[in-house]
Amino acid sequence: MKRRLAVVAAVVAALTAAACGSNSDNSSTTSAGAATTTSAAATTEAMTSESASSDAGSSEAGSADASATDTAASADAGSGELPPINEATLDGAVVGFAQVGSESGWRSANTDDIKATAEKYKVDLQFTSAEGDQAKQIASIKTFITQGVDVIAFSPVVETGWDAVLQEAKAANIPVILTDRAVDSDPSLYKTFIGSDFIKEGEKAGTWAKTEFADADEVNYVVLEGTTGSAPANDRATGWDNILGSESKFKKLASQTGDFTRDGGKKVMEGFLAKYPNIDLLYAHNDDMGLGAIEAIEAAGKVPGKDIKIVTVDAVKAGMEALAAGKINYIVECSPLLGEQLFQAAGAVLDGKEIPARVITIEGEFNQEQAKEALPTRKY
Ligand code: GYE
Repeated sequence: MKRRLAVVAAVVAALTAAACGSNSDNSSTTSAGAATTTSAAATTEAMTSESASSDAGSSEAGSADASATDTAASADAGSGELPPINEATLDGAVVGFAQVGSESGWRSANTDDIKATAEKYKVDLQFTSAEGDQAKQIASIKTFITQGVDVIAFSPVVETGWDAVLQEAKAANIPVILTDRAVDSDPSLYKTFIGSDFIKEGEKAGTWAKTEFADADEVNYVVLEGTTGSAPANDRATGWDNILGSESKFKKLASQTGDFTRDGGKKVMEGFLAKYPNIDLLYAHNDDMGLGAIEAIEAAGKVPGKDIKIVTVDAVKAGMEALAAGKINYIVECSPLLGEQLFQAAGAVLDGKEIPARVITIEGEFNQEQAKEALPTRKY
């Protein structure tokens, strides 16, 4: 075991967290340089000062972001970025990681990346999977606390219900890093939250739909939601509604959870198709549910991408293939490659360094042509 957490680190990080306010709805102001080199959009922003919440107005209308296909990582040093990796600190450090489960292609890519990055830096990774069950995830975190690991990291299944276990970790002086999904707990209970801006993702999807259907008089749409209570399901719904909630011609026929799985997406879409003969548009909170829905749409004798247009979030390989094949119309990227940033943050915390309380992964968007271009070099 390798406990290097200095009291000063806890104080500094708590102050940073306090200065930044709440965790999930702040947009950052400072470019923090890149940590991942394999992501389509590898740069990150780190929040260093209080800033306004999600800027709906700045979403680009229907245009795919050029950075989506830009594989170069910008390593420019802005203030507030994660400090560079300290390999000596990470070598042998014990990091407990409590994963959500294995619900989607995104999750598999995320797990693979975290494991591979841990290996690269010789981190002693204690990996558990909660199979989508918050109680299991809490039990894992408690075990990590008992073991006295150096750092605990996890991707919370849902947003609420974490206060008690986070307080336990704090009392045991074990720093906690959140990756991928946010919690509603006080930011002083964890060091940083590394992941996407899910509200912005929903806004990008909504903006695409608004442009795509600019000439239509009425758009009847259905939504396949992610896991109920999870940050990406909550925020992707909010972002979408930010753009389309006041557009009266967009009529939400139905919205139901497919739990981020292909099977869930297929089953729920079958129900939607049986009930509503007039669906123009599907918004699926991830690719896997969109892919399941495609099977249901084809089985119902309709043409996905034409009779029913589809917009999803993630941009995993199978999703990008369906996009290139014309079955999905648009994908908003959400990068699962968070391993580099996670261990960068873990090393920095163990070194007693200040880290930003929020690290936002910058991501792109893809239309069908851009998917064809990006696929050959796509890493996941
Ligand atoms: O979009 C979905 C996965 O939390 C960002 O979880 C992640 C989401 C991702 O199951 O595919």
